[in-house]
Amino acid sequence: LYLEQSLRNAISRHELSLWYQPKLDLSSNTIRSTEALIRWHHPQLGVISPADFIPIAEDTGLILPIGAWIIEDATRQISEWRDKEDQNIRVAINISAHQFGHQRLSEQIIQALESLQLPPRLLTLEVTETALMTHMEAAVRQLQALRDIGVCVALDDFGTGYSSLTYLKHFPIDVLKIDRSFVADIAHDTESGAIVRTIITLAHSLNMTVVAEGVETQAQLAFLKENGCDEIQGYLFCKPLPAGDFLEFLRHHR
Ligand code: G
Ligand code: G
Ligand code: NA
Ligand code: MN
Repeated sequence: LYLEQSLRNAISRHELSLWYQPKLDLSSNTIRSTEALIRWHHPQLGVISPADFIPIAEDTGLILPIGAWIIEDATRQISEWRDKEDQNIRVAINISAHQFGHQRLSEQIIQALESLQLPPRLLTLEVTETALMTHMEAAVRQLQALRDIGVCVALDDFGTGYSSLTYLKHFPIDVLKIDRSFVADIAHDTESGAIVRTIITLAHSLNMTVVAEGVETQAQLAFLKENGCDEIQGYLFCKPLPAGDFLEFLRHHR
């Protein structure tokens, strides 16, 4: 209850921030995109993980104002990197199931892009299979509208949800993100290796690209490269960083 009360004030007290974890494009060895991950800097408790407060935000409905803040702050950041750094960095934000139940999600996103005159392709929405299933009709309708204007959609934690493969055909999706539980074992375990290889083939045959998350070792990276994965994300390459540090990292990588 204490957390819930302080979360209510977190936006107006400027306690929330987005951190950025780069994604490495394996064919060009460049960074073109990044995932925004929320952090809560609590004045007494320090940094609280989204794993601990996003569920509270979802249960209390606070995910709607927090989700709106995420859209606003991520698009502001994309715009700032364009204006000040002359860099078109693609930013992925995570969308919760509850946000799809809310009629204004697609309007909110379109409005944010328009007011900053951003090319919609610079924004990616990361959505889990479970979130898509929770409000399936509303989710598909809103994602379709956003995709029509050029926003990208990534299916997050792929392989861990309940969705059947037949949905892949109907959902408007551009990117599959292989869940880190599969990535963790690929170098040793032949089953995980086979699953990852199959996901990559499946994605490419459906005209989707593939991102592997949670890449922590050179052996995992080698396996993913060899099997045609498009992008990787993980501690091996870079952990999530505050916006300023992310830009520094980008400068040194080039
Ligand atoms: O960044 P970290 O690994 O601590 O995130 C933990 C969990 O919180 C992950 O499941 C991640 O998807 C989720 N998460 C991180 N940032 C956001 C966000 O901005 N919105 C939502 N809905 N979930 C997030
Ligand atoms: O659920 P989602 O995939 O959005 O979770 C993203 C979270 O994963 C981020 O909060 C980030 O801190 C965490 N993460 C990023 N890279 C790695 C990694 O290489 N290993 C592990 N264990 N977690 C990671
Ligand atoms: Na994600
Ligand atoms: Mn994920």
